[in-house]
Amino acid sequence: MAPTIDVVIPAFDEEASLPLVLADVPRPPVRRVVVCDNRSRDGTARAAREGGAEVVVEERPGYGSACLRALAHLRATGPPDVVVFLDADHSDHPEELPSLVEPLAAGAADLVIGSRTLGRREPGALLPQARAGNLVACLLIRLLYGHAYTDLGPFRAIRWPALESLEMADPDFGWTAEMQVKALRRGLRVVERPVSYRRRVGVSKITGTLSGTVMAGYKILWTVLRYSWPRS
Ligand SMILES: Nc1nc2c(ncn2[C@@H]2O[C@H](COP(=O)(O)OP(=O)(O)O)[C@@H](O)[C@H]2O)c(=O)[nH]1
Ligand SMILES: [Mg+2]
Repeated sequence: MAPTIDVVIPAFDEEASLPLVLADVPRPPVRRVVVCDNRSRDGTARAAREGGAEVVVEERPGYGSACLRALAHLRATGPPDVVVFLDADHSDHPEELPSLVEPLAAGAADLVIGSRTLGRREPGALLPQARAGNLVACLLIRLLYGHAYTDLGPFRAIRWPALESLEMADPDFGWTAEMQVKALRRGLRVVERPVSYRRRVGVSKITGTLSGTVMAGYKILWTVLRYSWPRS
């Protein structure tokens, strides 16, 4: 039987891009889309509802906090077999979702990372600081965990029981790295699939600002280090 698939989209001030993202989410196979809004100052929540998404609100700011809130919503209302995470800025190509889900549906993997390094990138889509950060983080993961990831991209698919087993906790920038290193620590089957990446609509909240880049870099490296300790 085909797995049920729900999509989680953390969104902050993305009223311009969110309608484009929601229009490109393929339904079916996607059953429902949950947008988690951190009290955006624009019409993000309205755009989400108009695009057919369920909206949940999280008071605590941060990418990870938003994802945790959306997962609590799925847990309470009937979790799917597979969760796909997607950004709200229209950088990812939602129509590529089936290729991410395919290894999970085939029973060949527990977590599928959409790799922008392996896929086609529009010039300028992945900012130099994001590429450098990815490179360093993937190198460190290789040294400490013995696994060669090529990206920490946001577009990814994971089986619900595998996700629950990770006990995700990071409230902000460490979310993607936490999922990837914990998956290795738990012995989950991890694969990558190439995904395309284009320039975002609107303003970047993370790697487009100096403070965001510094905070994200620090948090990602700290996350990779901390879960490499034997009893973490
Ligand atoms: N709910 C929520 N979403 C966020 C927050 N920070 C970033 N996002 C969303 O996370 C995604 C990635 O952020 P983005 O600004 O594109 O960062 P970049 O891709 O690193 O430049 C986008 O969908 C943002 O709207 C936050 O504090 N809360
Ligand atoms: Mg982005």
